[in-house]
Parts: sequence; structure tokens; C-alpha cells
Amino acid sequence: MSSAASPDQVGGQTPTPFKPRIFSGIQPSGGLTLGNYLGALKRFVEKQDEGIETIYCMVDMHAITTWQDPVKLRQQTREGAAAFIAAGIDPKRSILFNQSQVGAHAELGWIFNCVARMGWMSRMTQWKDKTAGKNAEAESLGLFAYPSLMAADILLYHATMVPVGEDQKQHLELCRDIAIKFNHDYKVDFFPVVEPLIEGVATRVMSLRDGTKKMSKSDPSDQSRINLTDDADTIAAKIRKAKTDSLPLPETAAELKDRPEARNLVNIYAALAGHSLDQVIRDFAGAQFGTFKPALADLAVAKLSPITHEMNRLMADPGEIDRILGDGADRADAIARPILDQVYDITGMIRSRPG
Ligand code: AQP
Repeated sequence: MSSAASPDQVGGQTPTPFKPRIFSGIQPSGGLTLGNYLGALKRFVEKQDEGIETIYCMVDMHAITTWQDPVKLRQQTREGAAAFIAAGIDPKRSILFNQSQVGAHAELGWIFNCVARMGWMSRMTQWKDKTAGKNAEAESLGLFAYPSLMAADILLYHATMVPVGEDQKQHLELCRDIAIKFNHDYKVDFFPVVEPLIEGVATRVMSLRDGTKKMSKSDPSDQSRINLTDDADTIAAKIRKAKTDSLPLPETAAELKDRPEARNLVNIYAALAGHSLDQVIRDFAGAQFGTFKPALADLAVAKLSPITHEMNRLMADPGEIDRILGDGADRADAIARPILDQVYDITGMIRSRPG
């Protein structure tokens, strides 16, 4: 049914399946948290090390859907890139860049604004959460259209897999809907239908102050999260003060069901240690939080301190971080531009400028 060639289509042959390619991003809307590390960064590194082609992005254009201080935005973008590298992303093996340096994201984002439906956007739970208790009419149009730009980020590279935390599942479903509608409307088989990769025990790390709320970099309370820039004393103090209940840890993981704060801390331990929830419960069954919290603090410090140390080293040379982001943007653009050119062709836009 193709009227335009898929990039994997050779010499008019039947298109081959899209080749495995991973894309994911993180917003530099604040300093990165333990949630971003366990739900995203750690898994980004695992995917890179599995040898799949990986493209990772600091999505600065998403960050400005809520106002950002320009000086802080630049700092947070560099710090986020430093966190990727410190966590194990090798900018030679993965493509690492910031979104605004590749203009094709915004261009495809606009085309997808014309494919996506208002009703789809207004059903997004993140939109509802971020506007809850506020005057939604006063929020930016960008915040409303955010999932459409996110779909562009992914489909611009014909990415087939997207590692994300649980909170992004609905946005990825919308990305699939946009790909399907575009393919249907233009009678092409051009965009892949992406697979979300939501794996592991820490797909949803919760706030240290409220076990029913996601740990978030933009939460007004710094005590609610562990930042990747926190030093050992701060990490230990935040874990010591983390909200819990008064019961000891149970004998089985199932008994954590109605204990969100306890379950969160056990989940964090399991994810940092690389153990299953059952194993952690076996090791700490019957323990009071007075015993468990120091063990968790020691583990968190042991895992996060080397990353913080390396981030600080990298941040001492912002010029080198900018060079890495620029090189990544060149490599990203080389993949994205031909795909976008085909989108312009499919949608009937004249491209007659030379070069
Ligand atoms: N608490 C979390 N647990 C597991 N995964 C998480 N992620 C974020 N928070 C958690 C995952 O990190 C990736 C990047 O997220 P993002 O920065 O693009 O946006 P977000 O999900 O909105 O993250 P924040 O920290 O809550 O940012 P703000 O406060 O600015 O909205 C995604 O894969 C996400 O799933």
C-alpha cells in the first residue's frame, strides 16, 4: 500500500521490517532524580550495552512547556548530559544530543499536531495531573501538545523501541496512534508502530514523602526525591526521614500491597542491588525501618556516589559537554533529515531549494 518508500525499502522491493533502533529522552526541567536513574538512565545503558543502536536526547524543547530560567535550563541540560555519560552512556556508541539542535523535531512535531486529535490530547493523564487544581486555560499550548512532539522525537528516527518509566506508557500509546493515523491518512507504510520497553522493578519510583506520588524532579519538596547531585550525607538524611509506617518488613512481597511507602523503599533497594523484590523481602523479613533504612542509605550512596563524582568532573568542562552534544546532534540530524524529507514528500510539500 506504499506510495512512498520506507527507508528500508530497497529497489522497489517489499519493505523489510524496520531495523531495531532505540530512542528515549529526558527533560532538563530540573536536576535528574533517582527515579530518572532507575526508570530510565540505568536501562538506557543496558540497551546500549546489548549492542542495539541507541539515540538519547535531552529534550529541552519539552522542558520549556513550563517556563524555565534560561541560565538554569542551559546548566540542567549540560548536567543531564553529564549524568548520561556518568551513568555509562558512551557518546561514541550511542548518539547523545539536545533536542533543540536538531530542528527536524519541531518540524515533524508540527506535522503531528495536524495528525493528532484534540480529544486524544485532552485524555492524557499527565496533562490532567499537571493541570489539576490549576487553571488549565492558562497553561501553555506546548504543554497540551507535548505528546505530539514526543511522538515526533521517536518517529523521526523510525525508532522501534522506547525504554521509559511507567508514567510514559500512555504517551507511547498515543505515539502508536499517531503513526497508525499518519500511515492510514496518507496510505503509506512509513512509520513503525513502536514498542514501549517498561521493564524492571523500578518503573515507578515514588516520592519519599508520599508513596502514592511519583518521585519527580519538579516536586516543590526537595525532601521528596534523591537528586543525582546529592552528596552522601544528604542521601542518608533523606532516606532516614523518608515517610514509612510503623510495621516491620513483612515475610512476603504480597504483604506490601497496601503499604506504598514501605513498598517504594523495598523497590528502590531491589533496583539498586539488582535483586528481585522477593529476595530483598527474604533478606529483611521482620526488620524494622531502623535497620532497613541505614542499609538502603549505604547501598544508595555506594551506587550513586561514583555517578555524582563523575558528573562533577564532567561539569568542570562545559565546553567538552557542548562539543559532545553538537557531535551527537550532527549524527542525529543525518538520520532524521532524510526521514523528514520523505514526510514532506508524502504530505505534498514542495521542496525546490537547491542543496
Ligand atoms: N519516578 C520515576 N520512576 C521511574 N521512572 C521515572 N521517570 C521519571 N520519573 C520517574 C522516567 O524518566 C524518563 C524521563 O522523564 P522526563 O524527565 O522526560 O519526564 P517526567 O517523566 O515528567 O519526569 P519528572 O521527573 O516527573 O519530570 P517533571 O517533574 O519535569 O515532569 C522517562 O522515561 C520517565 O518515565
